[in-house]
Amino acid sequence: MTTNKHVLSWLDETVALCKPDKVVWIDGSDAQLQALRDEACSTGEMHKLNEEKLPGCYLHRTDPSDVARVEQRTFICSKKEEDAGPTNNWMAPEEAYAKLRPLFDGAMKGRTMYVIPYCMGPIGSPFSKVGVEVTDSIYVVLNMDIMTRMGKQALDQLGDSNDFVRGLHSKATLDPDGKYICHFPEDNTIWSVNSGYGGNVLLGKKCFALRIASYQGKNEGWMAEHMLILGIETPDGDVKYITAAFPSACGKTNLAMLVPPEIYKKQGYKVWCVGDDIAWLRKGPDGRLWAINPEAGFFGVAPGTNAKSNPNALASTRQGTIFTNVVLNLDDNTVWWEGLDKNPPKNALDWKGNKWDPDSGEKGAHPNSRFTAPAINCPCISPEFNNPQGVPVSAMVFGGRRAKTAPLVYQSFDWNHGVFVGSIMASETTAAAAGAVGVVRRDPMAMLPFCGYNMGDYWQHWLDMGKELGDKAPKIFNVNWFRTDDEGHFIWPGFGDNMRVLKWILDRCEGKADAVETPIGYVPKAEDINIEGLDGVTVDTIKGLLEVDRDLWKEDAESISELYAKFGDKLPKELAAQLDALKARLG
Ligand code: GTP
Ligand code: SPV
Ligand code: MN
Repeated sequence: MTTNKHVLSWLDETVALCKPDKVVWIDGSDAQLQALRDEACSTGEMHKLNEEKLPGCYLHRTDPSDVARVEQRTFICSKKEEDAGPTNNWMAPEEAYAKLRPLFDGAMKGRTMYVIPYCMGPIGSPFSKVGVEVTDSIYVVLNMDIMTRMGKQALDQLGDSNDFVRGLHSKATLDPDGKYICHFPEDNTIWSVNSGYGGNVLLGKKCFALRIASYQGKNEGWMAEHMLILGIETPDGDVKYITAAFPSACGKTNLAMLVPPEIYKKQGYKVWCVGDDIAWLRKGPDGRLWAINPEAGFFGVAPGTNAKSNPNALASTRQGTIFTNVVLNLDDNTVWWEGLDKNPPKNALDWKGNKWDPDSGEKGAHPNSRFTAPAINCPCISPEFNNPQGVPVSAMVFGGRRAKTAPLVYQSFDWNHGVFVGSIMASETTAAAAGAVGVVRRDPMAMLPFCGYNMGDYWQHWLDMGKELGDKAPKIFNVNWFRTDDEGHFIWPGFGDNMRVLKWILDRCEGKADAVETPIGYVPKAEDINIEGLDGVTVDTIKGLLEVDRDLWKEDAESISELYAKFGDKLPKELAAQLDALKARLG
């Protein structure tokens, strides 16, 4: 399928190592993909769902030990340890190759090796980059088909160039102790072995589009961020774009395709989704920051997705979608998950494939069960989704799950303070990664598990980008939809009503809204958050949500000091000064 000698010689090496029975190039044709779906169904790897109700949809169950990203087994293998930095696991490249080579050796005997050329970003876009993933998993092939622009078009885009990311993946034996996701930023290479789950194996996503791409972005003067991209169309037809970085399972997909509340809809406001997880950002010819979504689909969290919370995501999953680790309704061969509706199927199999009783108290779907849906299915997909130039960014938003401390929204004083605000993000952990759930940890820019180099250098890169953009830089904000009351209930209604906060953000960008200066940044005047049509939310509720508790922030400042101390002289002086200034303002 190609004469690119760099691709061919790398492929020769991988074939010699993995020893597959057969090598199949994925050209992206419908006929080839359908044959693979049929084959996966015949072996039980996938299950075909009700063609009338869910046309072209399939269910897949992973190994029960393999249901989320595994951060402890994810490594940045730069030559120098300090280039991986204190927040990444590091292994020397020779050591990593030596450790993983025996795991790949002969791992594809009796199996087929699929070669998937793919493009991250619209074909022909100056932002876009090509990867080739080699895998022994049909599930990976079919997911990559939804998540990327793949097949022949990607090879055409690559031409004779050597500039592609080499991704090698094998399920091998799924041995949890032999599971490794290793990144070699200096070699443009990713090796992933012994997993079959999402972010561990769809190598275009977190591995390339964030870990490798963040490193490339630092060297080439652009940014790869764990950010959604949305457009807000105002009644006069103007569209303003916002990007937002929240940690995994903290609301990016939901915000990216929100349905505005009635009060905004009737005025003519619309929200357009450009992306729900990853943004690649560059300074454009006009000096502003422009963003593309490098992906072509959504790998979204299923639980909690319903016709009320996120109708656009639900609609996206009604055809051509792969569901992973959800409930199978045996009566009508459809799928279900917690939070879809109040009618769990009585005759059903749980995510492990066992008979499931909804009254048992056991969850039917895994908390990190997911759908892989084509972005073009989304009713509010932006007309600019395929625009090779991307969209201009007016505001960047950080946010996490904080039961207390962080207010509903605040604005940074300026770009450098905004970088500080991003760097001090913290959030409760979720089921998107293996390990404890609900523990607050610092997750700078929502990139803790995804930054492919030293986070201190990454912060410096953010500061440098701000200098480069000057007064055309987007304004930076922080939000928190997850403040709880004394009973642990969320105070803010969230979801579509988050539009009310986005509206204040846009008004601030246009100099149309007032603010109150606090030690941590500018917060809205409570009256300026529109609560019309909200049940049980008063101006006093908003006042409470916007409160900045100095004692809690003083504790936070101590924990920020601990984080910063890990970076030694890699901590940008500007951020150290920002922390001192925060402490001084807190008194
Ligand atoms: P990844 O795909 O892991 O990166 O996650 P994400 O950031 O896209 O998160 P997603 O939008 O899928 O939301 C994760 C969970 O948070 C779901 O269970 C949602 O129901 C819940 N959630 C999202 N937005 C809100 C909100 O505004 N308020 C509340 N209370 N919950 C929310
Ligand atoms: C995340 O965990 O942030 C995800 C899912 O978007 S995964 O692709 O598994 O990384
Ligand atoms: Mn994500």
